[in-house]
Amino acid sequence: MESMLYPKMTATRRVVSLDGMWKVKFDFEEEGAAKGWKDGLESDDLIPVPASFNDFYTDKKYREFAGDIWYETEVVIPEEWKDKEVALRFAAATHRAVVYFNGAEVASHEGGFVPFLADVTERVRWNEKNRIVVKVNNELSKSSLPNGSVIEIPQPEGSDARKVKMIRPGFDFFNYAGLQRPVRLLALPKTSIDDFTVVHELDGEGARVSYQVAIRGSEKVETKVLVYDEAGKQVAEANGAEGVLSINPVRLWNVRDAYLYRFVIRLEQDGQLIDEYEEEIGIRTIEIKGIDILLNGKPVYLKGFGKHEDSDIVGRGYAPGVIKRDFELMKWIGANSFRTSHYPYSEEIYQMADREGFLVIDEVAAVGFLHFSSMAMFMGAGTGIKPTSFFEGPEIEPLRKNHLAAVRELIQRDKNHACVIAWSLFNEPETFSEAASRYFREIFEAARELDPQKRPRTFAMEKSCSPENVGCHQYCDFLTMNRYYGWYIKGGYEIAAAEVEFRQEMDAWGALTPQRPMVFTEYGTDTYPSEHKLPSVMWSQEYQVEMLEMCSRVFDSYEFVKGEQIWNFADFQTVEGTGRVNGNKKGVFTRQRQPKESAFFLKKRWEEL
Ligand code: CKX
Repeated sequence: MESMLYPKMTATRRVVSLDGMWKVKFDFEEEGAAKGWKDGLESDDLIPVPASFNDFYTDKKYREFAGDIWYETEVVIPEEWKDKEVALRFAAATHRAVVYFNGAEVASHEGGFVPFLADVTERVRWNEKNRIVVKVNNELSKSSLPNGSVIEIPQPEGSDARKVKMIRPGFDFFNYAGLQRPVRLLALPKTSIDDFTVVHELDGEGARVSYQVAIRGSEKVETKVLVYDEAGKQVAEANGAEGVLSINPVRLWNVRDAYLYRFVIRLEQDGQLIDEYEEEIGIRTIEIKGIDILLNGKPVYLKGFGKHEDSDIVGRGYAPGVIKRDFELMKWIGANSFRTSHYPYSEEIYQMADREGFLVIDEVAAVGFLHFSSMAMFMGAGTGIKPTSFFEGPEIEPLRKNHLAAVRELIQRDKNHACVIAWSLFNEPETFSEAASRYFREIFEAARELDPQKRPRTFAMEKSCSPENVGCHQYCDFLTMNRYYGWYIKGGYEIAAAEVEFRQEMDAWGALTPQRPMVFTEYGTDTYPSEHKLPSVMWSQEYQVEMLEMCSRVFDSYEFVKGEQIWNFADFQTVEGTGRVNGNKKGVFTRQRQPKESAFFLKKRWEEL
């Protein structure tokens, strides 16, 4: 069972939430497998699901834990589901998991940010308690997405700690993990709708929507697709597992002016309903033409943020209250877009973006694909210091496989969302070696082939990816730039020199032919919310505004700049270190979602743009 459809109750489908307090046990001694923890955990420790496990405890050995975290819960499954397929659905288990049901392994999954199913139909004990045990592993390696490593910390003599592992992320956000998104129990008909795909085409006042329904199961069924507008009026209907729906006149989905049609898919047998599923879908087109990003044939300019799923206590855990607050703040400030830096976000965020008319650059968790021979990773990345080659060596083959799977799963999950206007296939990778170029070509081609809507593709480029370096940026349909002029490059009193260098780089990009649209997916300054200083210094709120004024001047001078997404929406947790004061402070909002001075600057600029 591989369906990625979002779990929904319909006339034929049942969904039960398994969220709540689960038993948990951290495998400090790496003994869980040998001691048969899959059959049940001896533990009194309870933990909420969904959530990251890291920030609940008061002892560092939990927050920084590297290894297997075992979760357990029980569920009674009713006998009336006997004629159904029964599955567990994990919206995400970070970064990999093995699922045991009544002691038997029923699924495993690599990659911590997309859903997977465990088919348990054959193992259900009807009307009895069924035990679910999940072994989640949070370690990073040279072949994992995101990329990183695990080191062993030597312990002083006499210490009773036998072996302490520590995670070294190859990226600048905390490696939150666990069962971070909802877990659900599903009961589906034996013959069911496995997938649904739409592709839109504008046709005068109307639209043509080509659709495909994938069916699972052996029974012969007739397929019907019905489309309803927001008032509940039926506006189109088609028969067959694939076809074209004509909606005329059509109300298009637009930026900050969303309109969603309800697509109902029905499988029938002699007039009897076998399965039913529905999705709310916005109809729109997206394409790149010359230096423009065209939504429904009209140019758009992206205003918004690079974000994180990150908040107090639950870490990267699904937090609907935080999602709501973030959208309210983005609307208040006049934003219209964001990038899901640096991994696929919770499905509910895309549903909200569809509803609110936000444009999303959807990023796969390919981050940390860059090595520096010296300096901290992010310091090097900002300054243009040449990284060492990354795409060579024995780990690349498994990495490539994981990356291709991650792109496939991301597109499979998000392909029908109107809000998703582009795929970001890497963040700040190495781009200068020949091996990089070969690797990029394959990933970019895969994305093109897998996406029915053929959305534009890009990757977020750090400074070492320059106009002179044509190793990889030629694969992009539009360019997305992470640039830190005025921060990592010539910050503070040198900001005037930063502007000069920034303009030189922009002139060089402008001289490239053919030109493509360029969107800034990162620019920013760490800003400590308590710091005010006149005249400004780096880290003060005044300086963040000064840097924004400088960047805005540059953006406004180049016609091919088609968007600005500041880094970051809110302050977020990272690993500790000399360059980070309990996290990255480049937020326009604090981690508690209150505005810094820069928020008022951006509100004014974006409302006027
Ligand atoms: N870009 C020059 C990736 C983000 C980091 C950001 C930063 C870097 C900058 C690279 O994940 O947080 O250093 O603030």
